[in-house]
Amino acid sequence: MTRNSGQAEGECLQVDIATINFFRMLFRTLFIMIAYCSLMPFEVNGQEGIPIDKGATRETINLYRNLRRVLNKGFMFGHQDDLAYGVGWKYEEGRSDIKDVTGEYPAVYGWELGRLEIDQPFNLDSVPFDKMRQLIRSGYERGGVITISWHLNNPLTGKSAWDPATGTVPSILQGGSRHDLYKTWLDKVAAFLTSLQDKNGKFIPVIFRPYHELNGNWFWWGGKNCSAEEFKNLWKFTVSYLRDEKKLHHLLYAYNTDRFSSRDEYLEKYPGDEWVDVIGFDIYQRNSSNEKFIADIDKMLSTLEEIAKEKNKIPALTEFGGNLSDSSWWTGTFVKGIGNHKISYVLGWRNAGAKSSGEFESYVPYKGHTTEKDFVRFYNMQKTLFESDIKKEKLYQ
Ligand code: BMA
Repeated sequence: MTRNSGQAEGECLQVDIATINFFRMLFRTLFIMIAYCSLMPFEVNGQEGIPIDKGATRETINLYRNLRRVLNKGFMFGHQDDLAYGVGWKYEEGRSDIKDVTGEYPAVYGWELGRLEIDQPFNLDSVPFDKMRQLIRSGYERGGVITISWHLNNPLTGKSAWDPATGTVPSILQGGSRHDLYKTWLDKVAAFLTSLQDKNGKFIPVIFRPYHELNGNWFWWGGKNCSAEEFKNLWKFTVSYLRDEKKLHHLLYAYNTDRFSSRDEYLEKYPGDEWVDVIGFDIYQRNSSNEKFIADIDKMLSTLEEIAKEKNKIPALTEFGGNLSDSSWWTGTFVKGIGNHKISYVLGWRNAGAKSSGEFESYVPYKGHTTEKDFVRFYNMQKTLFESDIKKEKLYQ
């Protein structure tokens, strides 16, 4: 008995040591796996792969990482308000001017929040926010990228974004007379962005692009209407309010000028690498010749690319508009301007069509448009990425 029980005790001890070793191994393996998985998004080909929001959702981190990866494949084509309306139509389920012409949706969808801050049910271009939410979800579910701008009213005067009253920016910074009002506006933006969820309740990542064309004098936040210091403070406050206060973790932030003539001009109001994910500029051809436009875009993209490389940011042509009376503008001018530059996406501005002002506005072709055939050639180029190219890239995984 004594000997037997001693043997049993010895066996017990052996089993215990074996069990302990087994669990030790298991925990060690699990620890290594968890550490590896959590580090994965941080390293992409040896480059840092995380956005400025260290708490960004998995899908947002993946988008950021994939935008960088896809830079090597070409540039994504985007269009503002693409699913809402086009020339001669409005809110037709499934319709898009880009799809009418190419058979495919764009890869990037631009949307706009102006007037959300004053509780209007639709934005300054008459797109109802409820409709916008649904359309954002459908574009995302198709694998597309969502980018949102905000032409917010002037919080000091109550007029539009184009009211350049001096002193507006300081008035909304901490200590300013409109600071609390500005926070309520950000609360509304945060509520809308929070409502952008897929069918499983996961947040839809958004490239948020407030305060664009920041070196021009036409918006209250732009150019000479505020100092570099004031702009930087506005930017930092906005990002930190949305991210740290409102706890939004599905945003990438885009810093975006208009045309610029030097690196110094581009960076004059840049708030710092820890506040920006995407860098871009807007460019409209207006009255310049194709040759001049090609040269301008090429020069600006060279500077942008250089800054992006240096700062490890994602470069994009955040808005553009060309001379669409030229039937071969896409392959004859636009593609030449882009050349071999590596940019993430280009966003053609809205096809508003005939407006009540009598003006006609369109920046991408629609059925029957002069550049329709040339746009199909452009679409067929390997480096132009549309819906199906981007679906394959699984940007959120
Ligand atoms: C401008 C024009 C306007 C529009 C504004 C904000 O470029 O397209 O018609 O209201 O952008 O989207």
